[in-house]
Amino acid sequence: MPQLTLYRVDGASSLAPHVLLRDLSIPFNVVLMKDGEGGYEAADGSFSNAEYRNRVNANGYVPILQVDDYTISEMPAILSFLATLVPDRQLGGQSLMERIKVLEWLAWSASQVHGLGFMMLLHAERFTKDRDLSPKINERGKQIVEASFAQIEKRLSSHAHPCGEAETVVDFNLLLFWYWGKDAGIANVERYPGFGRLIRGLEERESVRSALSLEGFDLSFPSMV
Ligand SMILES: N[C@@H](CCC(=O)N[C@@H](CS)C(=O)NCC(=O)O)C(=O)O
Repeated sequence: MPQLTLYRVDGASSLAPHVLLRDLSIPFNVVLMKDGEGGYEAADGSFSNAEYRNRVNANGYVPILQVDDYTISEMPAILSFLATLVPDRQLGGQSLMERIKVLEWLAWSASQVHGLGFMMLLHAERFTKDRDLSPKINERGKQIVEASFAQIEKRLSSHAHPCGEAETVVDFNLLLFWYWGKDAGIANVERYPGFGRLIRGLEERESVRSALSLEGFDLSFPSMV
């Protein structure tokens, strides 16, 4: 097993690989980061945002997965790599068409749901420097997230998992959207019962609950515990 280090921020998109690493029972180190001047920096003060951009990720983003001497950025790449570490779980898809379906969902999750919907809803400053325009951008982001949740719900009303009947890494990407959506008042079980069922199944696992608790997310199904 290679030496793995996850650069993460509590509550950020690094939740997805964080949960997955725990669920796969893979040993990993964490470099915890926090919001600082100019962007994310080491939570223990050991490096600034400028140093992080210079040394680790030019975009300044998390998640980053360090694999021995390699640095992997971007959610689809990180989740796809993690799937290869425990081949028995087949989280990257089994057949060729399942693997393509995983790729399709990871690409859509990164571009439409995360990059457009949630970023417009939560980080209008990525789209404009004009603060007066922020509320309009936030509102459009909310609509995109709701439309995305409707698409996820439609899929999960006829399939156990987003990519078919088996769990894949996409489930862990959707988990992130559920908790962000919950905090934004969008995700709820009455409106999205199929999506809620997927999350309920994940929350049954100690790996998932421990990562959520560490990152400060409330469970959606606390009565199960
Ligand atoms: N395309 C990237 C997006 C990652 C991203 O937007 N990360 C946010 C946290 S959720 C971030 O690091 N923001 C810091 C910043 O914008 O400076 C991916 O798929 O990993």
